[in-house]
Amino acid sequence: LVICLAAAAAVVAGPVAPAAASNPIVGRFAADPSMLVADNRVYVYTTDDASNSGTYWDSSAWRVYSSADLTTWTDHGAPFAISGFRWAQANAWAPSAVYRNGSYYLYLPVDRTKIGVARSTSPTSGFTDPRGSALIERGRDANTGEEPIDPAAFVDDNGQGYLYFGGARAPKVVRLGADLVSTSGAIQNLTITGGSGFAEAGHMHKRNGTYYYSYSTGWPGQIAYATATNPLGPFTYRGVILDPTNTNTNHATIAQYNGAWYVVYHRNGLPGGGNYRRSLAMERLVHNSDGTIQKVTQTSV
Ligand code: FUB
Repeated sequence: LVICLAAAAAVVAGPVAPAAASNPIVGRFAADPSMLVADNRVYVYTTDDASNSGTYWDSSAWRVYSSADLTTWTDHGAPFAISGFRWAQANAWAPSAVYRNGSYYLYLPVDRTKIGVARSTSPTSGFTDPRGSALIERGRDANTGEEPIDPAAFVDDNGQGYLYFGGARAPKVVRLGADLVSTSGAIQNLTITGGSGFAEAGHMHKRNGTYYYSYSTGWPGQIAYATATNPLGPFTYRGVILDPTNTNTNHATIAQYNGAWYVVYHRNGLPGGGNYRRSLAMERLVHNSDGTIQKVTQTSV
């Protein structure tokens, strides 16, 4: 990994980026990462795979890690307990984190049918449910799709928030309200033209005015990406960021830190690991001068 990073650094303009740890980046089972850069640190929010049965994705907790140098990671424990949602039962899956105006927001899918939101002034603790009800709920809301999971929150430069979500091959997006704990308007289908199609694990990043929507294509799946000039789409397929890993799911998060771009994803990389006991890997991500993204080489050390 260190060698690959050195090569990538040569083509990335800007401040010298920190080196990254070898993979896996943390020694505890973790999956479905969501990266957030705040206070000169990288936070990675995860499904805590150490809390599941090992025979299904029945995790009962989320967990957050952070690092300033991408080498030494601090385990902050669970930022929020599923019991903090009075209306939720089980399956603490893929979290998504954003920061705006002094507050941190976690978007948390539960029960395979609902997405809740929790808010705090700290990135690692003190999160509470400001609503007392789900933000998105199948059966209550129109057009949630069969599986409203895998939220990916995104706050645009003008402060407008969006929540991308969806599994079971149905990508969705809805505008967030000004408070980021409500929705505004109808849930829309996200249009992606070309490629082999969306499966789950959507993620949004923006670079030079272009909206990049990345997603898993199947089980196992690649992480593909599509671009648009509007956060609501329509999106056009552009290519593959990551090939399937050695687990039957793929889930990635992309962010910029100290002038360089990184992707964090999950794979089977720790002893005793597998499809339900995943671990975190991190690689440099390189955008070409035409805005396309170079496919990432997965490193296991
Ligand atoms: O961790 C449970 C599920 O596995 C996630 O919701 C999917 O993205 C897949 O990674």
